[in-house]
Amino acid sequence: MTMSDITPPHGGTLKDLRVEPERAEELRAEAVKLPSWDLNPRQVCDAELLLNGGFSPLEGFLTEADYAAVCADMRLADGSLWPIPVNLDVTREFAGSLSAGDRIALRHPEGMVLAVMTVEDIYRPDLRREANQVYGTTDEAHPEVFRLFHQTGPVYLGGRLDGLELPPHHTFKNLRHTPRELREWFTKMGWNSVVAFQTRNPMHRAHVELAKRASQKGEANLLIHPVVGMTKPGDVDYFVRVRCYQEVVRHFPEQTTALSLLPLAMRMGGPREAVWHAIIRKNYGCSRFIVGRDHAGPGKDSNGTDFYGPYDAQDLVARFQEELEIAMQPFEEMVYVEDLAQYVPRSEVPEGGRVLNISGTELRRRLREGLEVPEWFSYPEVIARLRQAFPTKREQGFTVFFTGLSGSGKSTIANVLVAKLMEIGTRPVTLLDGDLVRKHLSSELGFSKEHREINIKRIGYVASEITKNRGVAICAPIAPYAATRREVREMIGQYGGFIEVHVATPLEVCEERDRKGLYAKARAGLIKQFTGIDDPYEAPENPEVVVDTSQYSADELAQQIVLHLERQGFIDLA
Ligand code: PPS
Repeated sequence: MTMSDITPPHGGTLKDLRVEPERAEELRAEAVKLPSWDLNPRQVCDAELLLNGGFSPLEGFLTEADYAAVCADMRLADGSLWPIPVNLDVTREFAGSLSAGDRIALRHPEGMVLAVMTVEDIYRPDLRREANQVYGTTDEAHPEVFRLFHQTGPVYLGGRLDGLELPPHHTFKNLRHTPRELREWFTKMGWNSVVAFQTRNPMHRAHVELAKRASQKGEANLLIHPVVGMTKPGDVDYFVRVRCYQEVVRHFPEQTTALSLLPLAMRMGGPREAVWHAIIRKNYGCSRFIVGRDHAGPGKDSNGTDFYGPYDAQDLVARFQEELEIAMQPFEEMVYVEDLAQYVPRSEVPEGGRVLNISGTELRRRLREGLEVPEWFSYPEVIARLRQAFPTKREQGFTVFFTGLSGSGKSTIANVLVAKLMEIGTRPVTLLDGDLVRKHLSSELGFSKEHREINIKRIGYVASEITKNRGVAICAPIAPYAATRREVREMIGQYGGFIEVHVATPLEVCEERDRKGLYAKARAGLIKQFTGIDDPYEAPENPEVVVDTSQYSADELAQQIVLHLERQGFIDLA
């Protein structure tokens, strides 16, 4: 017997796919002998909502017939409304080892088996068609389209799941609830009507006003239900957001408001996603669902145009209102009117009223530069939490990335710079010199293009970890290829400063110095693929600093870099 088909007071039938404990034990024993698929983070999120009933009425990953119907018509093959494909994508090799009817174990990255799947269908999706039908575009600026085209396995497996256990959570356990737990809690509290507020961003005063008004309007209790599974790349991480929500929830009446975290992997699918979110909230026992401006919007396409209209999501949810069994609470954007000193829906701004706004980008700038964020915009406690996540340049880590020919003087300047930064002493400093890295991290690599790229990416990865943890990394490889340097810049730039220093000593000078005697050997053909001789060096086009070793000493050049760091605000020499 499974625990499915429970019909509690709110939200209709819940398909909880977890089996009874005795059966789970039998399945665990069976799973040891089954082929095993290691779920990726996104699949773990999908599996959790399948197993706990958040994705009711689904009973597993979509079969081919369901998938085709969902993509084309937003329905399962049996006609039930379901707008977003939920697939198990796998590699060609894994799929090739299976036949329909086989059973496989689905494993969490920590090793435990979450479910046993009976494979009904093994099929190759047309990912371009999926992108077009579901997201209305094949533009890779759409994060889900990018994921489909670059990170999705080529074969989908469809089939029912027997759930053994939910994925473990090690954070904010008191804020995590299954649909069944929330439904029971609402019943216990006597909350007959609950309106859900979806968010993937920190909440500021505008969101609080909106959620309060929406719950008053719907005469409902409020569930703040933020997504903590996967959201849009670049979003504020959920650890920080949850600390902000915990601050914000204190500004709501305690007896009518709850906070619970939703482990959903969003698709940023705009209108279709809004319908999906409504179904999920119904499953979690809510009776109303707030759909605001640009719900689950992915931002702008590669031509700078919004993928979806601001109220497309509301229109689509309204179209299915009858079938949804959860009422939409449409809501306009709330804006702050200075003359009134209050928030109002945009359409209610009095004529001539001055509307104040701070965009997400502007907020990040103010946080990074340590500038004031006004109280009309957010609560000081929330801003304090965000400031921890957006350190100012003085608090951020940074990487100084030297690049230049062999013998150009990179290591000599890098060593002096390390000493000067240690003397300043505000951050720990790590030197990742070319030779050091090749000894300790890349000893098996040679100098082919492929090996050089791996070498530089390793340096980039270590430097990005150091930068993330607010230290200083000084790197000094040749790093001859522009594309690899750009990748490293992106890797590090998301966490802190990246200062590329081109040590522009001309080849003739390096060759004349030839301290290691390598140029002579390269000319003699004894060393192959030597940078500058028979392997290219692509000079940086826009480095932050260019140093000229023919005119200045290493000490003077290192000091130039120190001054650059001060001008940029990373260090304080005063
Ligand atoms: S790369 O291209 O960035 O991966 O190179 P890097 O790790 O900095 O290693 C460069 C040092 O290795 C020695 N060496 C060579 N350099 C360039 N080309 C070839 N084929 C080669 N073979 C050995 C050389 O001593 C470089 O050291 P530096 O300190 O740059 O002179």
